[in-house]
Amino acid sequence: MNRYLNVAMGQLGPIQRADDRASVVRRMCEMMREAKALGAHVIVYPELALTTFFPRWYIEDEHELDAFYETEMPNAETLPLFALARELGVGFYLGYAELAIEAGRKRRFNTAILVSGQGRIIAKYRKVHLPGHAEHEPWRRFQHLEKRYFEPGPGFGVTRAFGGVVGMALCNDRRWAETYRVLGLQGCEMTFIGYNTPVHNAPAPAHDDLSLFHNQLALQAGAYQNGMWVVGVAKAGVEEGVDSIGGSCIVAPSGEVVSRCLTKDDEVMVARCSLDWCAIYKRTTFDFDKHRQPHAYGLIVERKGETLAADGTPLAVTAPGH
Ligand code: CDV
Repeated sequence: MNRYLNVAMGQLGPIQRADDRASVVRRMCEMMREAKALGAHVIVYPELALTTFFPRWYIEDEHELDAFYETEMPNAETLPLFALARELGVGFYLGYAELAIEAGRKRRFNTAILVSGQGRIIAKYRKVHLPGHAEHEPWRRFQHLEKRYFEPGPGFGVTRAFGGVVGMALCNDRRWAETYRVLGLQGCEMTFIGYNTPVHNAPAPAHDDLSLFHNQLALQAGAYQNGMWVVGVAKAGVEEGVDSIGGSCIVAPSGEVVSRCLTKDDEVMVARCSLDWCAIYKRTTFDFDKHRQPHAYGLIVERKGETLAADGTPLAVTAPGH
């Protein structure tokens, strides 16, 4: 028996600063209806899906900045999405900027939630790998101030949902092997990842032509090396003059792309994913208990010609060939 999960990518085209949340939620609801018509059980939306990608601006006024964050979820603007999920029996993953008051302190996170087909929040994830910079860098064509506007989250966890074991990550997390491995070590069978990736990489413009390739490379490697499905979903197209990649895709545990969005607009694509396809990878090539060598993964630090283990113990290094 196969545990099939029909997953929809709810790729969004650009959201301009003047677009209000109500109009974005209307677009998402339309996509959720289309996903349902195509047989989807769950739809994955991008990172920071409710507004334009505001970390591209250096914003000094706190009230102006706060306007991009959600202080509660659901709220008046997003409620229609939750109500539609309940009506259609379709779950969703949604990325948004979260402003929380914790221990009397204002805290900001780049967050994703997982919502059941009953319209209930069943898991929350706060982005761990925050790219970019914390100070204004006027030499850039546009800013990437995630390090200023968000705190890193505590880590990666899995949730039993949609008949399987589901993980969440956000955008830059997908470039890090650790993201998938930490989820894989918890038995993750499918990871949802929303992203906003400008084509232009200011510190490394020579990589601009590779931005789509690197996206897919990371998603495919993460899926294969951990025997899990990976669903990467973009906010794409030209937003406030900044062009972002599309290339949303669903990757099987084999590392093969089974579905891919073709535009840089609002687009829904669905794949029928057997969660049981993970097991053959998890039980053979990537049987972690049998084949991983955690004892060999300790950090080795080179200092002043000496080679030290992570705990500072000097190591005898064997020369190659000996
Ligand atoms: N939103 C992101 O995390 N974007 C980064 C950019 C800055 C490279 C990404 O890794 O796609």
